[in-house]
Amino acid sequence: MNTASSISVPAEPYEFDFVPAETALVIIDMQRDFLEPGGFGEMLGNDVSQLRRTIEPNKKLLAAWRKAGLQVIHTREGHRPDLGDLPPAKKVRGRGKSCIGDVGPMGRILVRGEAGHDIIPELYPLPSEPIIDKPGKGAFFATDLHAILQNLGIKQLIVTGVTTEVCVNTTVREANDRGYDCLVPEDCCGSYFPEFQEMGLKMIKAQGGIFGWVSHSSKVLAALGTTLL
Ligand code: TIU
Repeated sequence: MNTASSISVPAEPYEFDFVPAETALVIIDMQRDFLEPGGFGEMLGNDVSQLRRTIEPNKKLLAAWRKAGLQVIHTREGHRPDLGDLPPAKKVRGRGKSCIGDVGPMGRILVRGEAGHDIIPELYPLPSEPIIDKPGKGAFFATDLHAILQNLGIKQLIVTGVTTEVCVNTTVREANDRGYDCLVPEDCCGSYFPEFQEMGLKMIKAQGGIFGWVSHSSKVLAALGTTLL
């Protein structure tokens, strides 16, 4: 369905029609802790350089979204400095030498207010863009994201960020159950594992788009370009 106020992006399993004024760009956890050495991602044993290819396409999409005057939301995974919102199960998971709350090269790992917890400079939020601080993998769990989206009249989401199979997938599933349509541009999300990148995206778009749509940022940019920019 393509109405006068909606624009259409080629996507899988079929085109994603969205109303720009009712659609938010939600950038998940593009934090130094996941994308730079010495943070939470590396603590878990990952090669954080795997995720850095997502920075440039996110930068371009964010710039276009802002230029079109559309809603942007950023999220950060992390915990209170007193760790009161850190489930003991999450703290000890992995049996690593260090854990969430310990001091690393970018400050205390995955703790709010620390350098590593903040969003990478390339995608730094504007003061007008809400930042959702989330203690879990999904952006809706224990946050005010749903209320903020409802108050803004947002019905559809473009979800980007890291990692594809963890926080992006969890957020898309949570959003889907709350009635939002989600489009994931594949080049704007990343995984430490190539096989999870592929399967994480397949899981979203399979079965007629069971959780949402998958496309590429170039197609979103082209659709915006012909209408709004
Ligand atoms: N470990 C991993 O792949 N991801 C996370 O722990 N959090 C997010 O995805 N943000």
